[in-house]
Amino acid sequence: MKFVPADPYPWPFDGALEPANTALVIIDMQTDFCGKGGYIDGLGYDISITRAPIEPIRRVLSRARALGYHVIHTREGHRPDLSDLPANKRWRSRVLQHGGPGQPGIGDPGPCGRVLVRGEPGWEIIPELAPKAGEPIIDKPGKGSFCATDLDMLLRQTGVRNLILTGITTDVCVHTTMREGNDRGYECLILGDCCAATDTGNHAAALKMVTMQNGVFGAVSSSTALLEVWA
Ligand code: C5J
Repeated sequence: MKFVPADPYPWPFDGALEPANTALVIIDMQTDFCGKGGYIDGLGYDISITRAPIEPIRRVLSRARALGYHVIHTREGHRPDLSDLPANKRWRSRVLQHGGPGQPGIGDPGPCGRVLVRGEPGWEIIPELAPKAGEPIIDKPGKGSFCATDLDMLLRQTGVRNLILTGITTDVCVHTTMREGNDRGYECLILGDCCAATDTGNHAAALKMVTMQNGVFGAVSSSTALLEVWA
C-alpha cells in the first residue's frame, strides 16, 4: 500500500496508488490563462500568479512520465465557428469583466489570436508543459473536464480511478473537474502548489473547501509530498 501525505487524509483512501490506475491531469496550462497577451492577461490579472505552478507541475510531470503514470492534458476552447460557445459565456467575457472598451472577449481577435478559440496561439498549451506524443488531450468547451468530452470514457477504458489534479485555475476549471470527478467515483487529489487562481484568496479558499467534511471532494497535497512518495 502507498499513501501520499495529504489533508485531511493520506491519499488515496485505500493506498492503491499505481501507475496503471492513476492519472496526472494537467488542466488548461494554456497561453490564454498564463501567457503574455492571453485572455487572463487582457483581463488585467497578474499572470505571475497563474505562471507560478509551471515549475512544480514540470517536476511532477517529469517524474510521472518516468514512472509510467497516465498523463492527461486539457484545453478550454471553442470551435472557430463558435457553435459551442454559449451566448451568455461570450457576453460575460466581453461586457462585465473588462475594465474598459477594447478588451477582446472569447472569440474576438486579440494579441494571441482569437481568444480561447481552438487552433489559435493563445489556446495552445505553453511550451514548458507541452504534451508528448500519445498523451491524451481533452478539448473542453466548459470549465469542467468531464462536461461535453470523452474523459470519463477514456479513464474507464484505461482502468484509471485515481486523479491527481494540477493546473489553472484552482477555483474554476480545476475545482469543477475535481467535483465532477468526485461525483463519478474517482479518488481525487489536488496539488496546491501545482495550481493557481487569478486571486490568491480564492486559491486558498478552493483548497480549504476540498478538506471539509473529511475530504468532501478528495484531498489536498503538494508536489514535494508526492515526489517524496515517488522517489
Ligand atoms: C477560466 C479556467 N478561469 N481554466 N478557466 O475561465 O479556469
